Amino acid sequence: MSFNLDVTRRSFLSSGAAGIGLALRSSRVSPSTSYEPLPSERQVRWSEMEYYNFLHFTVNTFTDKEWGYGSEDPAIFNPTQFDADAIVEALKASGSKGVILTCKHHDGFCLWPTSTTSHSIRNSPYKAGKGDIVKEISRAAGRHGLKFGVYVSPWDRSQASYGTPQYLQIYRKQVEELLTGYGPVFEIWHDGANGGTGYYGGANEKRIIDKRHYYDWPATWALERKLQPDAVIFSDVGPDVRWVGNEKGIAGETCWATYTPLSPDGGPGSPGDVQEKQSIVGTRNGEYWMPAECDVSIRPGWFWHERENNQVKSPRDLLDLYYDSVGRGASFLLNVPPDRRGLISDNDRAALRGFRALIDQIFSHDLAIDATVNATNVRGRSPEFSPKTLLDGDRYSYWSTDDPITQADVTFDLPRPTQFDIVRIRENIRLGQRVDSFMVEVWTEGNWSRFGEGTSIGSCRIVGAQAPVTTTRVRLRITKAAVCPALSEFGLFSERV
Ligand code: FUL
Repeated sequence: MSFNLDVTRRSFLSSGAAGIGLALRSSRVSPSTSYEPLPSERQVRWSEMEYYNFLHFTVNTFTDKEWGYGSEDPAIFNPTQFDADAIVEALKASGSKGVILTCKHHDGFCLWPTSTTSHSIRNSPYKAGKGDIVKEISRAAGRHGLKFGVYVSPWDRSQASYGTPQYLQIYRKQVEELLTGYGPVFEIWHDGANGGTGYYGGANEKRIIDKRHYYDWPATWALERKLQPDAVIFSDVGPDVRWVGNEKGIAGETCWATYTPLSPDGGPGSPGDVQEKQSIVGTRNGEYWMPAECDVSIRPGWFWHERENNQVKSPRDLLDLYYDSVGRGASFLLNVPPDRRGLISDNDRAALRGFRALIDQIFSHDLAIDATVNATNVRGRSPEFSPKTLLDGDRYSYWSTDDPITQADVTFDLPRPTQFDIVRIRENIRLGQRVDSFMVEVWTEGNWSRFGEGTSIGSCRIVGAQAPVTTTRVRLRITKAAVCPALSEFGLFSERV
């Protein structure tokens, strides 16, 4: 698989040249040279979203299945109280920044009146065949300030032509309809489950496809770039956002935003054919900037099943998933499946509200905000790179050191004894992922003692302690970095406020 799109890859020459150019241009202290690969602007904007939702909704909701076979009668799709505003409001109440709808799952049933197949909402009783769930959700998202994304399964168990080049024309036409008919899309989601048994227009057989070549992914991605240049494209191999290698919503304790996708045999990776253990941690100094997304469902299944109504994750479970995804530099994609009415069930809505309450309670009070900050080194002694920038709430203003300095400490003197159990750190990702390891220490009984430590930072790293500590001094130690660090934020929080 080749990546001929405008994704950023490593190029030491270009980063070196940029640094020299800046140094010659003015006598002011030059910014830290970027450490490639770097995120694109669309990836930077996506990283800021941190938490957003999936909606798994289709014929499976009515057949009580997780994977539809492709032979369903479209007449079974009949949500009687579907309310896109109510669904989006329930997500918004959880602090969500976006919603990705299963416009087409593996069964091939299209939630919009596509021109490509009769296996669609057009042949369902919903709004007498005049309905369009994609339109309703995308518009409701817009009304409530959430971004909209599309899941469009490459595997299609309804299509007679699945496995032949003809199907690719159908698939790309579906992608085109979704990317041209429904306003701005922030993410295009291609899952890795590809090929197997299915209805296939009545053939009822097993079709195995060559995952590496069949879809000609670069051609589909190029079409998507053309139609929605600001959207990130997700798959097991990006090109913008990678799958985290599990469906539990948990990134590796170490999780690099950089990644070189490889298949289990060591060849190039492709959707459905990657080394999943590598996806969890990424690749230090990997070829591409391709951060991880952690997808998980609020219930055991991806689709709504009545029997799972009492197995909804608790607000505390969701908070732990947030720590294990966003807190490790990845994003948190939480699935909340609408029920047969076309609404979010009460238990799910309560869990979402409870999750939001916990996040607000913990993260709306940064206990480091009034600290006096000192660093063992400040780049060119310039106020622009002062450690005070770590407290200004700006993800891109940053503290940095002189070029040769790759180990340095920042000390935060707090105006009063302060109790906390969470530390949050961010790198200015526009300059790349620079830090290899860090440690956080607290001053207790006349000594520095260890609060926690970690490896990758990236857009966000949350370090928690078993028990809260109370102190007046905290020290962040950068113990290893590839180049001078460029950190943008440092915060202290308490779960007990
Ligand atoms: C997988 C699919 O097979 C599941 O049904 C679900 O949609 C999950 C998010 O992706 O590949």
